[in-house]
Amino acid sequence: MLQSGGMKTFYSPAHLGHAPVEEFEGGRLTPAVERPERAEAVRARIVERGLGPVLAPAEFGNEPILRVHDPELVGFLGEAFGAWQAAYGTGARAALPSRWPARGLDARRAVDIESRLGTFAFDAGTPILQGTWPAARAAANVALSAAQAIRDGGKSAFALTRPPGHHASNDVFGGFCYLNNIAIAAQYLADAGMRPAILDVDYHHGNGTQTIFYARDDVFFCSIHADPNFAFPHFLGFADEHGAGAGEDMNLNLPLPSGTDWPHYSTAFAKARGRIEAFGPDVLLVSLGLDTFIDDPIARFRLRSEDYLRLGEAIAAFRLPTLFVFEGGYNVEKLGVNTVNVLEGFAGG
Ligand code: FKS
Ligand code: ZN
Repeated sequence: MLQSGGMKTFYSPAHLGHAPVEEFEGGRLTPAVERPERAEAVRARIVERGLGPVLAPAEFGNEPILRVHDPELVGFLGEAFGAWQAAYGTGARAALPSRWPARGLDARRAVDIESRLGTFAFDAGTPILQGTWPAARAAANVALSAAQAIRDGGKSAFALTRPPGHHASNDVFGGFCYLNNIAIAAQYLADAGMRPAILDVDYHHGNGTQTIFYARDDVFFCSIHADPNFAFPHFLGFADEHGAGAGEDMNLNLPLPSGTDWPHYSTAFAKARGRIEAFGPDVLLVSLGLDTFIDDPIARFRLRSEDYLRLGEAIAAFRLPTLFVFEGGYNVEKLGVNTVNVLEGFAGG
């Protein structure tokens, strides 16, 4: 059935071309968890529930991407797999970095594919395959199309982005992320004269998004996540990161302990609400990760499927135009229900 009402979802099948097989974790290659089945499960649930139309994105070109990302990163991502194949043959599988310019080494000397991979990546779990760049670009277009729907007066939209984006900064990729979809969307809305607040509810801290807006006063960033003392991305996401310069007090991190359940999570959410409302945004962007789920295979929070209805209602209580951008969540069996519960909780809230 064709549906015109309800929340618009933007989706591109280009993500199917980005199908990682393995990542480097715990000292060995392990099966990839950031798989195409994730987005397909969410799309199937959206259709099953009749949430609203699933729409193809428009093509925005590189310009809005370059408002957020350095041309060096964008250029590298576009040519990396070709360079990898030139080095290791056309049968080469995914490009993964295995050396980094740590302290004492000179990153400016990076010229070959190995040194450049290590210069632009911050982990060894974010493979570049043949279809990775087309998928990453399509995800940016998905986020931009959803942002455009909001700019044009829509009350809400869902960008079903894959690969995810919140770990990618202006010039570094990693954590399954290549381009920062939500940052690109927020910049697009700021450029359209709006005042965006970003709320990141993925289990992992959105270090890339934080970094991009850290010294700015026109976009507020708030993240509720697992304490980086025990969780990825390890090196950012602590409570004392408040923002810098003009962006002082424009960044709020709410790290939470292992085992966090809905009562504790909602207490943190109330703190986020107060600060976001004090900022006075006219649009809310939500980095929607579902890896806070009790049965997520890589995470340690304890939200249950029904809690995501409450989360959606809590987000609706801001009474703001709201753009949801998909991030993590690795229990593929429950990912569709959990994601759409947030969106239905929002729509009913
Ligand atoms: C732990 C594996 C740690 C990296 C985890 C990346 C998480 C990515 C994410 C995103 F939203 F970006 F997808 N590897 N065993 O969920 O934050
Ligand atoms: Zn995550």
